Amino acid sequence: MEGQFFPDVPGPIPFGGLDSGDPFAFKVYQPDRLVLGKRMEDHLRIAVCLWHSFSWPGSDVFGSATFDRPWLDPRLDPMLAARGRLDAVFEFLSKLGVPFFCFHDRDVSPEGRTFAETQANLDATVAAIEGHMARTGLKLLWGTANLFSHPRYAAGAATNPDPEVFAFAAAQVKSMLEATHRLGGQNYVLWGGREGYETLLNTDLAREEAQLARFLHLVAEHKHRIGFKGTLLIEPKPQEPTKHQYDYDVATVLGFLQRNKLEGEYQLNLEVNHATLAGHSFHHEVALALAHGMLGSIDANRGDVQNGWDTDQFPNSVDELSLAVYEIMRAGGFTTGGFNFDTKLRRQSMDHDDLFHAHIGGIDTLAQSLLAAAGMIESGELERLRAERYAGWTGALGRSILSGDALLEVLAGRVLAGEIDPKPVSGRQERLENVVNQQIWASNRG
Ligand code: XLS
Ligand code: NI
Ligand code: NI
Repeated sequence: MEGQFFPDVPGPIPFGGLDSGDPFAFKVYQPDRLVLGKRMEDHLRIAVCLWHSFSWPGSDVFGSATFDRPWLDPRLDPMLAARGRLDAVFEFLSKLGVPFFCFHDRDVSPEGRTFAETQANLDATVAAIEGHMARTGLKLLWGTANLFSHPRYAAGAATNPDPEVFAFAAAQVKSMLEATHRLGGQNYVLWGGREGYETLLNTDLAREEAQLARFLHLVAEHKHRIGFKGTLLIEPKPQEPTKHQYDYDVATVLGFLQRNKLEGEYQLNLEVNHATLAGHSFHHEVALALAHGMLGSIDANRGDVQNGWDTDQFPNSVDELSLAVYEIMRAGGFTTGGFNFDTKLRRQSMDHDDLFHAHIGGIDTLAQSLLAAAGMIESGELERLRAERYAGWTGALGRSILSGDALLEVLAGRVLAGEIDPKPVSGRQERLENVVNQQIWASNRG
């Protein structure tokens, strides 16, 4: 693990434009380009994830590692390997030229024989990460704890039938929340790894919900205790690895947070492929979270329409992403969140450079989606037609209904008197879809 891991890429990846034949150049993404008065980099706040991209060897349930990731060799001293991985990670991030990264505790630092040893490993690794961050200027978008890989978590972490597992998970989250705080992380994510069930025959649903709520209260309490100013984020997913995950989708998590008086403490980290696994469009999940002021951050990726699992492919469809980016922009953009590439290479993409091609394509897709969304906002057509559709609610009748002044009796009286006689109007869906396509196509003009 001496020297560079990506020697063929000088970096930082330059902007080449749409006519560029250079595979190592962005076709659309220009960090400093102003879009609606703000730099592209500041709109998109792009992050690379360390798990799929640096801690997964390309194995799947049918086959072993296909990627060359020397730091994953089990014969190496684990802390030496961890340092080698960080060198490759920060070489990659600097050459790619994005501002952020995200990681789980176990992506960067090995578990020891005791928890004390695990903690010491993490402390040493965090110190090394601090050095890399100071040297490169890279920032942590979010940290998280891996509460799903170790066999102790086979039946869940917070929702485990054994309170000792709950306590162990609590220790791990405390440690990783503090590490995230120390590194200036802007968010802390809780994805419900194995918080769910395999069979209802051995599961007490009410008890497990109470446990999960208690866990999340403890995390919020500790966040305030240590003065962490970042946002706590829950990441919904409907299934995989368990048959049914409790944080199923946005609507489910909102209900859970409200029932358990947690809604002021948590926002949501939405992943494209999790939305589609839940039977929603990503646009739906983003719009619903924004409607309730709950959108925190995004895990950008895509699924495969023919597959019912989390394929975590790199996003490549502007049609799919631009509507979600439009919703985020019209709500004012990210605050602490950003677009994290929670994405895996295909198993045959085994060249070191494939990691660059994948991220370059995903970043350009986001940048083009941003341009399309900016066009939709600038034209104002979608907002105008939406406002027109609801205009009646700003008139006298609409206001009297919403204020509670108009009782059923009053409304019925006016209908009976023939004063109120509504006429159906067009929803104009196809016209709206044309507006969207026009802006997507126009955004190609640059
Ligand atoms: C898995 C999740 C995971 C979280 C972080 O499906 O997307 O990668 O983002 O624990
Ligand atoms: Ni994710
Ligand atoms: Ni996922």
